[in-house]
Amino acid sequence: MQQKKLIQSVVSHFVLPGDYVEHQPIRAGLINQTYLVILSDGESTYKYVFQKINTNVFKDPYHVMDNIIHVTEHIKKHMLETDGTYSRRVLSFALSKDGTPYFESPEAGFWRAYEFIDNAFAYNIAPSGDHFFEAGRAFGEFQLYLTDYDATTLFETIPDFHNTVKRVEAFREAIANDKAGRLKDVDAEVDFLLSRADEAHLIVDALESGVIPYRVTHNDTKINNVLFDNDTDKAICVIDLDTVMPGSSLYDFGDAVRSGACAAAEDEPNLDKVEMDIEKYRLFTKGFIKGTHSLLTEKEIEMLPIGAKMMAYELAVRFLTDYLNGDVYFHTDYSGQNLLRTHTQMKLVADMEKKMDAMQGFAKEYAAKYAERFANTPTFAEG
Ligand code: GN1
Ligand code: MG
Repeated sequence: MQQKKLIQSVVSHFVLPGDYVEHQPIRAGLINQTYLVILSDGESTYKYVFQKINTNVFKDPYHVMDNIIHVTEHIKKHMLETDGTYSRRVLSFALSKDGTPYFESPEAGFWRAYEFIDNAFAYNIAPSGDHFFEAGRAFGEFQLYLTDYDATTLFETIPDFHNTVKRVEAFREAIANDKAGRLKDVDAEVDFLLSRADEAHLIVDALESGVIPYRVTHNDTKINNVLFDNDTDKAICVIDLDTVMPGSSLYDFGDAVRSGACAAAEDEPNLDKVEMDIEKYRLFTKGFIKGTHSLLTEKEIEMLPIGAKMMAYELAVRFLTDYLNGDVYFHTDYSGQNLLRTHTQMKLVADMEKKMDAMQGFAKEYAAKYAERFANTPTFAEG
């Protein structure tokens, strides 16, 4: 079906304040397809984001939407209690004419729609340390809002998503199968990643043994998954909630650091440009710990920098696995893109190994500062 007809038909299945006028694709994320749709009721115009869920990745999209609706309602409740409003700070989903928060058909696939948050921007690269501080605060608050949400009631939308040990197993399998015939070109990359395979246990073991707690986490805290207000430059809303499920605070901290403390694109070919900016790291750490209102345990604080390194490592493993499998998971625009992505993440791993001491120092410093600050404040009150 022609794209315009398809989107028009999908839009017609939702309960919305107006009719389809036009749409444009939004280039966001490597998994789902996203469109901005303009509607009109004859007097006013309205903007909605429509997303086609990639059901190869999210095999049970019904449960994905269940999770998202429950979690966004929970966050709205807390925002109403503390601030009296949640406007522009949490996603609001439209219902289909059948009353479900999605529409699906064999021809169109699986779709959802939410209100577009106007006058806000998602950056692929954090323009400044202050923006990254703000991102940290927003991702930290996201965990705070969900501390009293029972993690065991959430569906695991992608099983073992951040189980780095299983990611390494899948990598070894991809090496053994060499499906795309690319193994011969990636000796050095394979050596680099396998030489660190033992570390893949660190977070998995800490969670399983109860050394650090399972929490409700976002699990995909790439810097472009937080919206900034264009006027104030404050982080206002955390988006892309498909992977909200039980996890570790280290994942959310780590994925944001590996994506946001680096001023280069994920597929930057010039590795001289790829490094973890320690000042950005410092500001993010400050924001994240502040945002959580000192919720994190001493052990989590101690392990935050390991989270950052592990998320870069895990993603390098995932990108190279996909490269070896013939680019079947992540969206690619050109051949070799997954290999370039592997390189940037490897460079970040190596760089963080050098900066580990400084990274640990900041986490402890801000944990101490905010522990004092939030010692006597009720959990959700702003300090
Ligand atoms: C994917 O769709 P997007 O871009 O938000 C991926 C993340 C990776 C990221 C790397 C469900 O996220 O895990 O970190 O690409 N999401 C999924 O850019 O696999
Ligand atoms: Mg995503």
